[in-house]
Amino acid sequence: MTDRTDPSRRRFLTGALAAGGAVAATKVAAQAGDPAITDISQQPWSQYLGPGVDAAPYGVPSPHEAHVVRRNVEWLTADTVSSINFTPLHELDGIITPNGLCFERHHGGVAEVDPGMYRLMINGLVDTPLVFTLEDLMRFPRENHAYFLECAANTGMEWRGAQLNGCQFTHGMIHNVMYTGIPLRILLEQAGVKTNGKWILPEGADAAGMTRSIPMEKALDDCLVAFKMNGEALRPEQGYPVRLVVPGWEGNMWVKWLRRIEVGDEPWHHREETSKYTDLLENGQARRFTWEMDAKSVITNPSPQAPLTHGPGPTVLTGVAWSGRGTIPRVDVTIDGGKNWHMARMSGPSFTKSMHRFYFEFEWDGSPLLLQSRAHDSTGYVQPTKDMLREIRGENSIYHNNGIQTWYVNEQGVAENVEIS
Ligand SMILES: Nc1nc2c(c(=O)[nH]1)N[C@H]1C(S)=C(S)[C@@H](COP(=O)(O)O)O[C@H]1N2
Ligand SMILES: [Mo]
Repeated sequence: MTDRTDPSRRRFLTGALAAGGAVAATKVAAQAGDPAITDISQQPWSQYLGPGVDAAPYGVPSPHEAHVVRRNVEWLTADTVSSINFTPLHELDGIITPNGLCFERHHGGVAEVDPGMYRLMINGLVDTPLVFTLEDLMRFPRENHAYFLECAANTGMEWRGAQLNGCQFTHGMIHNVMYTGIPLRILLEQAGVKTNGKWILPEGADAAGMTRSIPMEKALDDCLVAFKMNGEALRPEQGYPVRLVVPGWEGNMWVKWLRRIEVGDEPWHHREETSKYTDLLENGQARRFTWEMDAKSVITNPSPQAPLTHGPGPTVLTGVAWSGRGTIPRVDVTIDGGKNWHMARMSGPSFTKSMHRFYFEFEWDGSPLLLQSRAHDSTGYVQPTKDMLREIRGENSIYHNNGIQTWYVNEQGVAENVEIS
């Protein structure tokens, strides 16, 4: 799907909008005489026997949900092999991303690995180089953790102003999955890391053969060699049969189709950590090794792809927040462009380095809204504005844009990506 938003549509709104005042709570209920209540002839599903249990050995969503799909931005993905698509955040709730909706980022397309031929090698500065089959891996202790994976380029098109019209496109290079995997520490201990082994180089089995340097402290801390996502085998798109999980750190380091881990004494400075995934600053210097993903949040509903379709009255605002440094104890939201901030209601499990869900219920008075959310993480860090980021990093960056997002909602409920200054 194309969603190239003409830059002339970018809007910079100044000044304040009337805030939604306190209105007597409206009742929300269907109207008497509604044929969906009274006319059984319009409800065929209660008049014949439906398909039995054999109809879908592997279940799929209702055909009425066919619009809930990953989408790409055509002008961002010149070809389909080195490609990106985006998670439909505005269609989801809770904190877990369903497997079929996890965004994908491939540098060499999806590798279709035969699990029988799968091998994981650990070599380099170790006492005993080892090679594991999948069956071997199943005999090590495993753990379960929900973690978000965010591509460092998520929101990267927004550095110079409001660009893409929808949170799927501005913020959808993220997914949040419950992984089952073996602590990498356990496998490294089996091989015996030599005292000068200070870095690891995970390598993918895809045509891109992706590699990244990761410091040993992180490898021994919370990295997982994962083989299950949300309870079932990893999807081919997500690295079947085995991927590296690097909690809280940029998605590029989460090597998929993991086939080898080399132990070394210094970083390798390969392509993905030099020409890519460094942040060019105003003065021409680049930030190196920006691994952690800073606290960030976005309102998913309402948003450009999910306008308000009801009139004034009770309105539910919701969104997601996450931090690569811990949990999200608090999210603030504003409906009037920052004149008044309210503490959102957090709901759902609060796991470290995992997505959090927030809600804010209010009475919409039908006047235009300027919606923003601002995450606080468990270290005390507060999500900055985009202008605060630009002051420090200039506008040449692509990666690590965790600035506050604004949606403008007009009287008709139509929402648009804007910036306010
Ligand atoms: N082997 C391999 N691993 C890879 C990639 C790749 O192209 N090949 N892409 C990386 C990038 S840039 C990101 S953002 C994440 C995306 O993970 P996903 O496809 O599960 O969303 O995988 C990372 N791991
Ligand atoms: Mo990425």
